[in-house]
Amino acid sequence: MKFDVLTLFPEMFAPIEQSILGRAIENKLIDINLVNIRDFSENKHKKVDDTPYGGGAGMVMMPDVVYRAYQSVKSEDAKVIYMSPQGQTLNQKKVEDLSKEKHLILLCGHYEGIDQRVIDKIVDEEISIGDYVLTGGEIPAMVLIDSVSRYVEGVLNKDSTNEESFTNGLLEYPQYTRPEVFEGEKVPEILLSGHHENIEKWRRKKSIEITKQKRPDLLK
Ligand code: 4H4
Repeated sequence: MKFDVLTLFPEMFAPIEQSILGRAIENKLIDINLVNIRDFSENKHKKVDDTPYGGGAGMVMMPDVVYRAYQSVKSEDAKVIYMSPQGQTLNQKKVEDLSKEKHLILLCGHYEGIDQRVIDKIVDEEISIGDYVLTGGEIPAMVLIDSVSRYVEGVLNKDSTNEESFTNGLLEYPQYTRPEVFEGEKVPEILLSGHHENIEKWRRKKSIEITKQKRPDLLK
């Protein structure tokens, strides 16, 4: 999977290389290329935004600068995603669908957004990480890269993703590890029984219980 990120703040993406994605990048399972939109300004002051036509507060990113940054990385099989509060909210299904793509170009907006003409010209879909407005699209882009990369073949073993929350439409069962007793609290006996069928049944029951309690909407 190739990610090209069009951003004004490439330095914000440094932490990604530290995470488990660092290993996936080393193993060439994913490739994250950061494109600084400012490098494509032809203005001597590297101008990338201007005041909105029709007046109003804030600044809007200029279409020609964004377009040149896009042209520097575009490819036949690229899907262009604009991180925007106006987009479809990212969920597990969308994450798994996107993980099957070969090349994603992520456009990170700023200020009051981006000139509509370049959005109309290059964007295939808008994706939001939630109904709130952030200062920039970089954190949403990192959320998308992290969640999608987990489903890229070979990044995580199948067992890690098969049983986690949302994969089977339920929230994940509670997890326990050593020590067996923590502050007087014992690990549920069934998990020490070694009886795998009963453990699976207990885990399924707990998943349904937790989902009913925390996210009944998932059961509809
Ligand atoms: C983009 C603000 C577009 C407003 C932005 C608009 C999110 C989010 C986000 C900085 C940028 C904001 N991106 N999920 N939530 N004019 N991005 O807040 O479309 O309203 O993804 S606009």
